[in-house]
Amino acid sequence: MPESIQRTLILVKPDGVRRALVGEVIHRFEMKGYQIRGLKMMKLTREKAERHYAVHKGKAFYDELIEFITSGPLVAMVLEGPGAVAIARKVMGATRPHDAEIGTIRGDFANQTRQNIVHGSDSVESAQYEIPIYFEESDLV
Ligand SMILES: Nc1nc2c(ncn2[C@@H]2O[C@H](COP(=O)(O)OP(=O)(O)OP(=O)(O)O)[C@@H](O)[C@H]2O)c(=O)[nH]1
Ligand SMILES: [Mg+2]
Repeated sequence: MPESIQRTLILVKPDGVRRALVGEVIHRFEMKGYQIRGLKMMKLTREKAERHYAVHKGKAFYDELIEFITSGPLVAMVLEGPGAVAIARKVMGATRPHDAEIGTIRGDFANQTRQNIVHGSDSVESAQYEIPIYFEESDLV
């Protein structure tokens, strides 16, 4: 059965921008066959960061996460294509550096859990929640 066409939100987090990995990250998703429907560089407001990471509120790493994600410009994009949500997560690699396989973005470029270069929506529902935090419908092509 063919994979369904999905949209997912990908971020190159502030550490990825600082380390000049924007092109590398975009390249990997393009090589995997995904189309970019929206793309922008922005500095996330605290309000938007708290909205995005609301599910993690109360966890030990929450304050640090909000601090980090608002610490500098990030690049947000909406990717579209077959199985985009789960397959983009495979391209990214696991959250923890010990678990991220070499050949994935995190496996190749990250050695700590917090500064892990990239974000990707973890479900179709998360993508539908997250995309409007970053993009107006009219920003998407
Ligand atoms: N310092 C610290 N940061 C964490 C920890 N767990 C998660 N984070 C950070 O919080 C982010 C969100 O956590 P999760 O949603 O569980 O992980 P994820 O889905 O792989 O990452 P995202 O794509 O950014 O949502 C991670 O990407 C890390 O940046 C932790 O135990 N310690
Ligand atoms: Mg997550």
